[in-house]
Amino acid sequence: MDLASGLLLGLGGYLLIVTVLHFLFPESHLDWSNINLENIAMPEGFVWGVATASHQIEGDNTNNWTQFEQREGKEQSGKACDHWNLWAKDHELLSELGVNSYRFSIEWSRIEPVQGEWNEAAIEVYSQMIDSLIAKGIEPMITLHHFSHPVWFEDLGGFYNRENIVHFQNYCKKLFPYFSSRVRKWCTVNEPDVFSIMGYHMGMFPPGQRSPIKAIRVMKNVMIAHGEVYHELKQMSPDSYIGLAKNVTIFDPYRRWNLLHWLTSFALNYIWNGAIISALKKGRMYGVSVKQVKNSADFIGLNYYTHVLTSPFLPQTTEIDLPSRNHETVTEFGYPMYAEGLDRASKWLSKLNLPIEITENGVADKEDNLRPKHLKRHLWMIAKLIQEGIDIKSYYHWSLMDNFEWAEGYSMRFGLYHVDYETQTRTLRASGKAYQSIIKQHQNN
Ligand code: GCO
Repeated sequence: MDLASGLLLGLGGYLLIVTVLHFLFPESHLDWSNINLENIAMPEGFVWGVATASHQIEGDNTNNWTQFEQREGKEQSGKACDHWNLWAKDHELLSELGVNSYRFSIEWSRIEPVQGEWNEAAIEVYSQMIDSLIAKGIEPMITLHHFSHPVWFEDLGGFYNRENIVHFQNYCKKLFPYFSSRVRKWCTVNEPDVFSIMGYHMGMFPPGQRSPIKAIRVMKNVMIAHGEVYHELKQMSPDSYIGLAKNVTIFDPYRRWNLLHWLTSFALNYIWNGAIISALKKGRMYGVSVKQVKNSADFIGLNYYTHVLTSPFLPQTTEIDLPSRNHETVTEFGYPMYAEGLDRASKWLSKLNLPIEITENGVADKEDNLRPKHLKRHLWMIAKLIQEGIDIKSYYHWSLMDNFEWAEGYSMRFGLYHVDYETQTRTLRASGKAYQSIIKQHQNN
């Protein structure tokens, strides 16, 4: 064969491969202008919720985050939404919205501020919160670890050291019996992927390190922690419904004719999503055994926000705008609004054969220009998925109110309620009203 025919053959082979990939892994895209978003019909019993996390709303915490905020000179979380003092009023907002479930997290650093010393007064406050929700007909869903933990745990190396997992188990086992007769739904950990990659690879979360190898080790350890805690809590209360919240970010090749972009997307999809599914399904992750993780969930929580278009030159920080398609609207966070991805993420998670709880979905949108549409597109997608037979039980909008958005501080506003941080006034946004009326329509049916 001469050089010219060799090159031609090579090129033909290359084109064939990318064409096959293109059809095997379509990047769905809907024409939203033809879709009636006013027609959202969820089945009876669908759970309507909102979500928050302790460090983002409570204020005056002392944990790995406050330590990091001070050390790195970041925006301080400070009083946040002062929810620790204003929680009873905030529960009224939940009633005003009409939600029948609320996902929130318990701040480990309040429960065990010093290793082995339990703060009964803090446990009592959470207990009152639970009673207040139940009295309002709002079912609590509790997250045990949502990115924040005590400083002493961080100083011991946090989840980087496998021998520290037992401390997390102790905290969970201590807390659980106080609430397990009143609370059925539990998330052990929130987003093992975001937690480890942002903290140990991107350096944007505590402890601010930049090593992909460390990030993978932490993600594996967080999954082991989840597995251990799941089995222990189920033994204590077999009727509890326990899972974890998984952030599914879909990685799509930026240029669909570029094989390198495809390879990057496959690698990232595996590291971020595939490894966690494999841990839950097979008890293996990154080629090692994590046997305690196999079958360690009664449901899978899906936190869905966007897809990321990948190339080998993907930015190593989330502070610059990510690439997007021409037809996509870019949100304030810099990533596109892509409700089609919720369809793909849910179908992909359904391989686990577990009920799916949409534990988070929302958008940063100060002026609330995009949020009403964002909300409706995602709800429309859920209704469609349920009709197609995907077992989605709930939707928890992120978030009830504006709050401390981690590395982005207070600049990103995700709330159905606007928060004035000076006066701690909460104001219902148009998107909040839209959510309220969708919920109401369903209750009247
Ligand atoms: C996360 C968290 C939330 C965020 C939300 C908006 O995904 O980082 O679970 O705490 O605030 O996702 O970015």
